Amino acid sequence: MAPRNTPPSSGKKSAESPKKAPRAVAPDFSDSYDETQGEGGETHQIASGDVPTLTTQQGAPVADDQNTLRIGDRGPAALEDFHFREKIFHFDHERIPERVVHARGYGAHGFFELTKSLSDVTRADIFQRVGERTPVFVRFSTVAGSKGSFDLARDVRGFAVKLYTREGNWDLVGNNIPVFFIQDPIKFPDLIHAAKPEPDRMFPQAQTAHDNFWDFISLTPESFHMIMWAMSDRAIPRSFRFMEGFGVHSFRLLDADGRSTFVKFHWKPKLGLQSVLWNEAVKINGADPDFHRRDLWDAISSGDFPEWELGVQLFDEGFADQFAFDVLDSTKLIPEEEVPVQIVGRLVLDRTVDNFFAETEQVAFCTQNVPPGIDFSNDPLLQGRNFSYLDTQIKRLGGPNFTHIPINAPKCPMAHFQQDGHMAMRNPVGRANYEPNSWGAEGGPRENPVTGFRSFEEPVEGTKRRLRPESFADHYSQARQFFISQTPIEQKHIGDALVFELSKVERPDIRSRVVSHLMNIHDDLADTVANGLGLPLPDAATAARPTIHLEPSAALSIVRNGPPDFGGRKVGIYLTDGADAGVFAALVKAIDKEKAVYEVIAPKIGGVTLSDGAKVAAKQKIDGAPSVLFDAVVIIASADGAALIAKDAASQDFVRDAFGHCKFIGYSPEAMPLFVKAGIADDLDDGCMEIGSSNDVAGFVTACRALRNWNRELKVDMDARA
Ligand code: HDE
Repeated sequence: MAPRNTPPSSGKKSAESPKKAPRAVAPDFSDSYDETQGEGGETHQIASGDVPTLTTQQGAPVADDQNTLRIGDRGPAALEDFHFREKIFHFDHERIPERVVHARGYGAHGFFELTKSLSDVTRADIFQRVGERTPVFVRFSTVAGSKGSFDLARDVRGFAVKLYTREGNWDLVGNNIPVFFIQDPIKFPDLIHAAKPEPDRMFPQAQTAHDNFWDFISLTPESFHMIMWAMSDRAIPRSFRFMEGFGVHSFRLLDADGRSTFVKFHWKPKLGLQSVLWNEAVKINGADPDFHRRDLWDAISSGDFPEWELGVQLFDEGFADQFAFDVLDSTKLIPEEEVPVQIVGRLVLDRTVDNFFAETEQVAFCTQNVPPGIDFSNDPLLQGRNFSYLDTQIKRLGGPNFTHIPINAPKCPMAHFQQDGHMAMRNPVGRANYEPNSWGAEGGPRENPVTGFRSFEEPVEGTKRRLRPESFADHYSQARQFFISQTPIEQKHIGDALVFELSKVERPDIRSRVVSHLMNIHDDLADTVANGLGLPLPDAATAARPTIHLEPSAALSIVRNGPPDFGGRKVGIYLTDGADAGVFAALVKAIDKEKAVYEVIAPKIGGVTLSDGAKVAAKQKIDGAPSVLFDAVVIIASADGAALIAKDAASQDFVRDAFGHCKFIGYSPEAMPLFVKAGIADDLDDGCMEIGSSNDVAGFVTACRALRNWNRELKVDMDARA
């Protein structure tokens, strides 16, 4: 063949050379397409029967989508190739700016169903009729990482719900943590700059374990309540399905007479709370960076629809006046013991998106979207957010008509005089595009003082100035309450997380400054962290208000609010050739009965042959299925199978990690050589259960309901003082 840069000596030769070069062959869809030979001998498919004809965006049918229009066999491309130019032009513009925060997210459709009427406190239509369903779209997210970052970052999770009510969209844009880092929205850009990768080096991605974040935090005492939550296991949830959601701010509910009741919104997962360990999170990020989105997709696709209850804390001005903290301060929560959470509805996610970009990426939540009967409080963060969300959508979605995108459009009638702008899809029709007008019935929509949105008529007066109210000054008391509300293992994890994060901070003075705040929260915690970092205990940071003792609240612990059973959890069953067929069958039955799921893991993806000769397909090859992907694991091996897998590093990690992460482990007696090689045979405890026959299966699956055998980990604390 002539070298590519050699000019052809004759037309014939130049025509032959490219034909000899191998060509890519398109995937075979031969069931639905007729195949034909392209000019260059390649195979591609043409439309036939029900298969539509490929067109340009202008609708012109396309005859050849494999080759650009060119002059001569090896000559230049022709500018008139409108199909090529349109295709490339469109591709070049596929990306839109990612969200400045919460860039990585995953959404699903579902419905909200009212189970208890709130008609006595609000006129909001969505809260009137028990049993009525309202369509919703929910987007879960991490905050700091970019769109392509991993799911198991230590981070707050967004829990944004768009409810398409009959009186317009209501966007409850919440998080999985009920408080926030800052008290004034003017600090938000600083907080996010500090948390994101450092601007000169652009790392670390999706993690707060770096100097800038902790520098900012250590200079921002108001953040320490949130820091306790962010360093707890709340920030590494096992699944979106197993986390709570919170509206965070105090909102108002308004009745038909304009009377106001304060409200805080809570989403409580039906399957209980569950998180992973940090060591697991690190490994999940490598094994399956899409762990959370895959989990949500799989659950919905299999008909196991995730569900939350909507709870409300209702309180009046009287409570607000006597509460120890300001109900407008988003760094504080109202303990459920003081104002109980009443369950008023349920949220079910029952439909995955048809298209990620069209729905999950283009959805635009705006805190200002509230229907009549729901109103804002003066929480400064909420007020700031009401500006920011609308503003950011214009940049992200390219213009003011983002409500024309189907995912953002209300599902109730709309009528207004707003018109034009980029990408206007549905301009108002008719002659009048203003009001008041005198065109009578043809003059378009009119305001309605009865059904229309009315703001709470709140008397307000004061001096215009920049200040932080005195009532926001206690930064540590609720941080301490959170810490003392945790079980010992959860307290250990908070200490571990702080030591881990601060160990990545290079400047010792920043580490020390963080510990000086912990001194105002809890002595043991401060001592553990200082010891873990090898620091002398610093003096306590100067506090604007002394820490007061608040009673522990059981609602704040994950472990105390775990699942009622093992439903919705996943077991990894590692099989070898010759594994006991009876045990496997019993296990599958028991897992199904528990409404849990399982995946078969095998030395080869082709699967295994069981003791009775039956073949079982594997979902995963062991190398791609570390035990961190499962809630509990079982190893059913034959003697020969165990001898084989005992030598394999991935198999050893499988059991060693499951043990280290305090998981329940079931195993056939033949599998013991694997535990020996993994170095844990002598440590096996009552969370490691031998399954000698199918009779042992039920006991194992029931034990798994506890999720973890935490005693294993409580025996070791590298950071605490001996
Ligand atoms: Fe957000 N936040 N935020 N935030 N936030 C955004 O809006 C902002 C805050 C939350 O899945 C942005 O559309 C300010 C608290 C979620 O699309 C932006 C302040 C809470 C999502 C913005 C806060 C949240 C966002 C970026 C301090 C929990 C993702 C993209 C005053 C109650 C929504 C966007 C989705 C997104 C601003 C604080 C939750 C820039 C200024 C508190 C779940 O507008």
